[in-house]
Formats: sequence, C-alpha cells, structure tokens
Amino acid sequence: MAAEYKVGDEPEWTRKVPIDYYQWASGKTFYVGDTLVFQYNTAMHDVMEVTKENFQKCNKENPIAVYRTGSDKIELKRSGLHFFICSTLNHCEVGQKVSFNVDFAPGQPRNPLAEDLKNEKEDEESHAPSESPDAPGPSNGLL
Ligand SMILES: [Cu+2]
Repeated sequence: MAAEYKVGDEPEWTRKVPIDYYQWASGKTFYVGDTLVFQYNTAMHDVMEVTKENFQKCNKENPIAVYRTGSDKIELKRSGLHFFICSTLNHCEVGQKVSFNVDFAPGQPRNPLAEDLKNEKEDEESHAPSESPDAPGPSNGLL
C-alpha cells in the first residue's frame, strides 16, 4: 500500500521548530506511489521541488515544480533522488529543506510511467510490420 507522510512529522512545514528534515527522511524508505503532505501557512512558506544542485545552493531559480496551496499532497511518481525547499527568504538556508531517495516497492512495476509509454508504443507498433520475437536470431544456433 502506498504510504502518506507528513513531512517532518510536525503539524507544519516550517523553519521555526528546529526540525532536522535530513534526520526525518533518513529513517524512512520512500516508494513510488507514496505521498508527501506539506502543510503550512501560505503567507510564510511554499514548497519547491528543485534539482540537487539548486538544493545544495538554496537556489530558487528554475524549480522543477512549485506548490503553494498550504496543504500540498505530492505523489512521488518517479524513483531516484527528490529535493524540496521552501523559497521564502532564507528559510532554505536555515534548514527548511528535505531530500530523500525514492525506491520501487518490492514487486512494483519498475516504472509505471515507463510502462504506460511502452504500452502506447507497442500499440503503435502493432499496426506496423515488425520482427517477430519468435523468429530465430542469427546466433540462436550457437546457443
Ligand atoms: Cu518557509
């Protein structure tokens, strides 16, 4: 089952409480399909997904995505590293930032999005002549 995580385990995504977001994330395993919940006062904070480089520098230019509802539910749709910061003033610099790795759950399709693309591609290809996968390849006789 996909899990839902309130980021930092605190009521709010904030810089006020000395929350160590690194510590929070390092004790968990995140899987594709899990959801992160960021709750915060929109006058004070927001959520930006950024690249690793921008995460390290607290660079707010060219974010991957920006969330501003104050109650953001972000589904983790891809595996690999994810980086989130608050773009307000110096909040990122004082520690309002979180990064973590996202894995595939055991038995989970390696990449649901890739599967969708693959299926679409196969649909297209089924209309065109293609090599039969059952046709013996040139090296089959040697194996
Ligand atoms: Cu903030």
